[in-house]
Amino acid sequence: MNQPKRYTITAALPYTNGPIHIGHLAGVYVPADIYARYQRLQGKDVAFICGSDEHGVPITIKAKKEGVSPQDIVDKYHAIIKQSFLDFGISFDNYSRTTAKIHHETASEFFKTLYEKGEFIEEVTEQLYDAEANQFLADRFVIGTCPKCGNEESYGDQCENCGTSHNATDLINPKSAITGATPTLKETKHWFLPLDKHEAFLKEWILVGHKKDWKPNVYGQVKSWIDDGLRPRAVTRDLDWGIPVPVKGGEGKVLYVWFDAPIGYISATKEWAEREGKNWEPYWKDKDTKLLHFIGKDNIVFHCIIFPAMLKAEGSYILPDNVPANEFLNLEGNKLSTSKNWAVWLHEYLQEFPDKQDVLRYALTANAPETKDNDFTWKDFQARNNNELVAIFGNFINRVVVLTNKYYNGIVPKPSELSAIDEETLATLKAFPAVIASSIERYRFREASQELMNLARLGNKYLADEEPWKVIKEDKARVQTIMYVALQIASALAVLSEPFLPFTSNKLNKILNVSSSAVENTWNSISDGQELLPANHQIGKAELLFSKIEDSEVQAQIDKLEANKKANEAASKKVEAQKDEITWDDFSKLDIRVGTILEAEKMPKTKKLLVLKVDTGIDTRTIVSGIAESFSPEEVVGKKVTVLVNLAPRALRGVESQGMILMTEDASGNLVFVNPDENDKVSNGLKIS
Ligand code: B3M
Ligand code: ZN
Repeated sequence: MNQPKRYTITAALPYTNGPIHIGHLAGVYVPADIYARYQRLQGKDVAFICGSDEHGVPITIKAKKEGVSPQDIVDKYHAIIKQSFLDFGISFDNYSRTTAKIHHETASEFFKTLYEKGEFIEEVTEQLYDAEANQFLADRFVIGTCPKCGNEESYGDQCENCGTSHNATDLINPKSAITGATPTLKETKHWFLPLDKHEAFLKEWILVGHKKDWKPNVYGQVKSWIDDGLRPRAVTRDLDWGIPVPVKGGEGKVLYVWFDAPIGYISATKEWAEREGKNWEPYWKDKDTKLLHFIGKDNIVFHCIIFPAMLKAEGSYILPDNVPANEFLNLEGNKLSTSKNWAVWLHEYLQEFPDKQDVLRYALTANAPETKDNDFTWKDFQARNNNELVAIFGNFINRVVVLTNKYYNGIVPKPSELSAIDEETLATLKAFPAVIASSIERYRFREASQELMNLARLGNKYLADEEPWKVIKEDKARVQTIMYVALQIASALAVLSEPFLPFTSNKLNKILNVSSSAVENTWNSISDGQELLPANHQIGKAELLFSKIEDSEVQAQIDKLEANKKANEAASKKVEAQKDEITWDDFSKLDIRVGTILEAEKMPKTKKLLVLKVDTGIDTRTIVSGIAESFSPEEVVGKKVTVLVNLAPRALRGVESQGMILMTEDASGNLVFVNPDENDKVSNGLKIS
């Protein structure tokens, strides 16, 4: 096959309704980044494109919940997500966002083109409507039973259990996610993309044309979709957050988020090209461009059927050459879940392992969910670091650099005659670039990462067999050759690790005193057997590339997950039923005041009780409170509290308690004060009513 020179590589646009976690990184962004970096090292013209997906119902739901605007939500998460990508070395050429003006224009134009070409069906249909909320219920505003797998919590547009994408009206027993009401049907007009019309083309293009080169998981899903029969899909919604439908009759309606989001790849390319003074069009319209979409498996239908149908209908675009979708990553045996906080958030990971971006990249690649769902465990993470990165890669580099400094003041020695083992080692080295490249080009990143580690193994074994530290005593010339060969391997590692471990590669280049621009195009010169580090080249001092991760560090992570889980279980505990109604008079009998705890001490021989002196504004009185398991006496002194002051006194362990401090429990069952704002204006004695 002819190798194209231009690559448009897209990575799924993350929804900006939360930060991103290791599942996103493993499934989409690390493989895409490895691929993009690799193609750049091949001297290819690469546009690596991504951005935030800022429309859609989940964002409006989140905004409603938090009492802020959707724009506030997307601004917040766009910034967090963008930073996470930067921190992990995901080398996008452009990271845009779908609220950008250029995107609104591009998506609008795209819609208009299809509209004018008569590529849509316009239809008045009955859609689910929440009369209480006065709103049509699209997509995630509806929850009900999936007609395919029976999952009772399927969303209107897609079932997260079986991955099926459907229309909200297909759900059995639909409920409004806003009010919980059972929706009614109400007429509304929408535009539909008749997927059935594109069926023949899709069959030919994918089922025939890509049977061999698409991943079996992707091909299989697409085939089952097509075999089920394609139907028209609505591409507009009755919503007020999104891109306005730009044609007559579209007032008050917006483009379906899955219509505008993939166009985001195009807008982001335009934005980048404008910035770089390039022409964007060849990246999307030239037949010599290879277009690739890196995504997770839940996005397959949108990238393999719907978006290609849109591109085809528009007429001037190329189609993806491949859609290397991954399966899902689990975490410690459970499904990753944002709502249950069962996740490793990237921004939190970095706080705890600030210089270990590459370690996570490596652990996720070595264990990537390429052909089936896979599990991330902290133990595996630790093992990948300690047994591979530290013990093999780092150890080899450290030995080479330390010995070169020790024997030759860091100057690459001149080799003498090569032994058979040297020849063989160099020949093996020469084969690595092609082996790793072939794995990457077939989207087998796990395999590729293991080959990279094998190269470090080769170096380690070579040193262990040749034992320069022993030979130095009797044959100095021989050691020059050994170190020369070892340095060539070290240098090859700096180049070949770049796509996988960009931070490490960079550091290693500094240690070897090689400019990183020299790395470009060296990939293939390794295969040609070119000398990478010539004799007399001065290298730098040794520096550790990786450091050991202790048991206690991973245990802390596991504990944190468990604690999150407990907190969640507590939070999802059923809310107690409401007590019997009381009258206004009943309520007015309660005298609740603001107070301050002045003194506190433990009640002797009890676990739970603190004896408090509380300034109630009326007086200073003694209150015995059962909070000693949650608070130490020192912690509560000075606290503003809410006190029920006219509760009949009662004796606890011989101490008379004259009132009650109001408390509640947090999600994990810890006590918390129901306290007025810690504010000087709220003075003691004020009544709470
Ligand atoms: N935002 C879905 C997701 O994050 C979606 C991808 C869009 S790619 C055009 O799963
Ligand atoms: Zn389902």
